[in-house]
Amino acid sequence: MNYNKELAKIFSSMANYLEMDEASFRSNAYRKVASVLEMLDKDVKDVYNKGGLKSLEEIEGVGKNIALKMEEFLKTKKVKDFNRLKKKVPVKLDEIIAIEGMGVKKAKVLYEKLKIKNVKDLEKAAKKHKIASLEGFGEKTEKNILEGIVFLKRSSGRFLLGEATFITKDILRKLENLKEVEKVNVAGSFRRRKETIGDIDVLVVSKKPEKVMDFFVGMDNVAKVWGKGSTKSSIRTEEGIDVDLRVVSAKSFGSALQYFTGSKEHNIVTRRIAIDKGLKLNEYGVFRGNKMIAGRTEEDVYRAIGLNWIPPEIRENQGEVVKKIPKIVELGDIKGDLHCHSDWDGGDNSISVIARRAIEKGYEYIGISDHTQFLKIENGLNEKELLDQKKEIEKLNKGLKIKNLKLKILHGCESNILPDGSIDISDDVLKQMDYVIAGVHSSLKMKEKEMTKRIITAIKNPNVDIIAHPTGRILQKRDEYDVDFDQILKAAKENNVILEINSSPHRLDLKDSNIRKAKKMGVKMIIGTDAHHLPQLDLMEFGVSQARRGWAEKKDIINTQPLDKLLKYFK
Ligand code: DGT
Ligand code: CA
Ligand code: CA
Repeated sequence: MNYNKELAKIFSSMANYLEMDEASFRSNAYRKVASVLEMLDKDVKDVYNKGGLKSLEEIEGVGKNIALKMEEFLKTKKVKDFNRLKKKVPVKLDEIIAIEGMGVKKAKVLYEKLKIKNVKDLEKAAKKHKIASLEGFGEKTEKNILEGIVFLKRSSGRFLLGEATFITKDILRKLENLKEVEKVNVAGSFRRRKETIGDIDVLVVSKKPEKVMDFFVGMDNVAKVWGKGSTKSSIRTEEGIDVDLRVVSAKSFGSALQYFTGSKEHNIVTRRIAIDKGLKLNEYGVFRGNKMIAGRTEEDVYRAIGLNWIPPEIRENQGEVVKKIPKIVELGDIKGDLHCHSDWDGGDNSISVIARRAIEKGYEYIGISDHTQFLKIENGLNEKELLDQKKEIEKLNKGLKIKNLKLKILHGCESNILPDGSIDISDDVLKQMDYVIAGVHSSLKMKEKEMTKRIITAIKNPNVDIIAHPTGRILQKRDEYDVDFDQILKAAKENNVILEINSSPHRLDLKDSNIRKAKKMGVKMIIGTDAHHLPQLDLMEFGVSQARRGWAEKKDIINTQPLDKLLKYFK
């Protein structure tokens, strides 16, 4: 737990409740401490462990009374006075003032005049236009409240890695271009390539932190500044995602990167390993007594505590500090993409345009896998169209050969696994394709037993080579199908069927834990982009980082293999 942050949150909330409860003098004291804690360089827990209550009182704005509350929280993770206060005040203040433009004073009026206790009440009242007529509110405020509620609903959750990527890259680029900045790196869950991101953590080395912070909070996409200090500032972007920026010294950069990359669970074990060796590890460095023995680079930090450098994607306390880490797959290992849609099924690009891009990407092969006939909304191809497409691909391959271009276009399809497990294209046509992908795209709500049987029936089909997005999740929208994944793995193993790691940031299916299971069982996987437009061919990096989170090695992923070897995996 980040005690500084948690305590800051509690104290600032307490300040609001006190203000509502007419105790504004005490309220100011809490507000001040909250902002001090938000920016404090030291960990209050460490401060307390070293010097007890007395040293807490040395923190700016902290008196006896507040120090006691901090102690209570450090010991019990509770502040009883805060809970009492929350019970006493009937309004859910925290949720109401989270809305842009709402403050305690307004919340108080709304409660007194309209008995509004929470955001739900507030939304109802605004929709019925009861707010506009209140003194000090008006039409505009009412409209802003409704907009704020929409924004809050949209932004209160986590962000997809894909959504955070654009914003992160933009911020990193801007910081890199600052002359005061010596080094920039992203840390946190973004660096670990988690599928969803709570907030973006950025580290910078600079000798002029004030300049960097001025620039950071002044960027044109900043919607809100949560706090600004010389070592840490926090903002919310217009897209609604929070970004923490920390400025650290060059000699501590590696340890800060290690610490703020996390995960928290990984940090707890690395710190424990350091302690066992008589060392201390924190965001400032590795120390023996008072002597700093490492900190400049992450490699140094891990080496100092007796470990090899660990790829960020697997820093999740899943055995990475005790097991020998295999060499996990890299983007550069990928030799081709076998999940691409062309204009035959309504994608944007002709097969020849896709092939040209594949050559630019340095691929050895590219597989065209358009939807098949059952999926009418996706212009799924029927059997005749698939055979016509086969002829066109043969022609294109001849053309490539004449021009001495080293790309092979493979002919596949993304067929549908119907509810009874059969495929929507006849065996006779499937047999003539280079490979066949099959996926569930309909009747998603079947019971576990039926769904498992359905997919296993498809796995047993002698023409099916690959199962697309095997568990069907759509991040933040739809759960996985009800399916017994262990049985799917067993069937895949027995029938030499390959499971896809779908690179779409909305899917990332298989998930990391399932990738580990598949690897353990010796089930082969393939990383596909599911591209419907050319730029989506670049989504491969998401599939690869997902595979890395699942500890997959090059040998586990068949599209790292050269063409002749790849073809051997197909039935
Ligand atoms: P997120 O933002 O929820 O997607 O996940 P993270 O991992 O980026 O978490 P965040 O932003 O709260 O903190 C960044 C890193 O800082 C986290 O991965 C590990 C480190 N960290 C934060 N709080 C603590 C803590 O209380 N203890 C330890 N050991 N590390 C922490
Ligand atoms: Ca974060
Ligand atoms: Ca953070």
